[in-house]
Amino acid sequence: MDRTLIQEILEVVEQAAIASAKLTGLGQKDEADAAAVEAMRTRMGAIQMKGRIVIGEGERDEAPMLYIGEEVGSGTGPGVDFAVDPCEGTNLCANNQDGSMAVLAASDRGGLFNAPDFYMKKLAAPPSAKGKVDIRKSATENIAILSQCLGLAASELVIVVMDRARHKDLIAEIRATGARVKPISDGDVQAAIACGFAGSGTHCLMGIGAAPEGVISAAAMRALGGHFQGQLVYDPAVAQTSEWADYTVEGNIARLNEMGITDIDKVYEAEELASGENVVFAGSGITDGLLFHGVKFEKDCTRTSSLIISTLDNTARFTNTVHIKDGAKSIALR
Ligand code: VTB
Repeated sequence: MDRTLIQEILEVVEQAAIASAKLTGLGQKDEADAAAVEAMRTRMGAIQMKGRIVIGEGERDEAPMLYIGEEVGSGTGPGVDFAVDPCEGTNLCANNQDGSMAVLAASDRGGLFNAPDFYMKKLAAPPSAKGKVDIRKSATENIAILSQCLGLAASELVIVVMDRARHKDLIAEIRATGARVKPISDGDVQAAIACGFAGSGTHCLMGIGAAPEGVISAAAMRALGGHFQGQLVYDPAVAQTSEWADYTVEGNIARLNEMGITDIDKVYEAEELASGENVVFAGSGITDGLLFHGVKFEKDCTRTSSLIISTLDNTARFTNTVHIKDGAKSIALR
């Protein structure tokens, strides 16, 4: 991978965000996702690379585009692996609520963990707390450590947790420390990455979300020097999801073993989930969010706001792009 890829990848997420933004608020989550997928895949096709999807829309037989193993790009050039989520927070997008974005992580071949379609317990925290907080510790202990690392009282900390039945005890424990909970209905990728930036108003992400997206969060946090750890969840009683209504612990462990995962309780560090020599993260807002604005349509242009973090040049770039429409007469800058 080289630096020229940074601009290309930015355009990939911008195009995906624009495509699904046209469907925000229409209550059509599948259509919004499909529009983002198609736009992302089309723009990726124009990049000179031997690209490969390692985390995408699903297995080949269930997803027509951006399925796991699909080759993307021109077919010549550097080998690049991608973990993509073209419309992260599809419900948020469908309901026109804050926090949905088009997002991906890229790395050299073999540089991203092929996460199974499981749940993952996650812990994200700012760079100053990296390696000090630990997913094996209790929420109470981690909040005390965060407090010390950030120089903030517990009551000044904001801990993001997905609003799910499985987090009832976790939320009660956090509140008992005096820290403030910010429940979110969806979109834990953006919440995790927001912990990497002072001033985002978010200090920590705790709780269980999807494992594939955990790899994307890990890539961003690795590039930023932030803290991210993940641990697979295989017990349906812990995940408490209707999706796993017919699943058992034994069955899930067997599925993990079949995928070659035998150390089922392993705690994965950001550097293991995104281990490539270089990693690039890119996200572009579909709706407004903690890190950037959503897509804004205007008469003569479309505006996108994005973030691209790269170890290729050690940058985190917040970009606003004005996409000028054909035949535009004037572009108002503000
Ligand atoms: C989603 C989504 C998150 O995890 O909720 C999902 O909003 C899985 O959780 O951003 P549920 O099955 O309980 O909804 C994420 O996709 C990513 O981790």
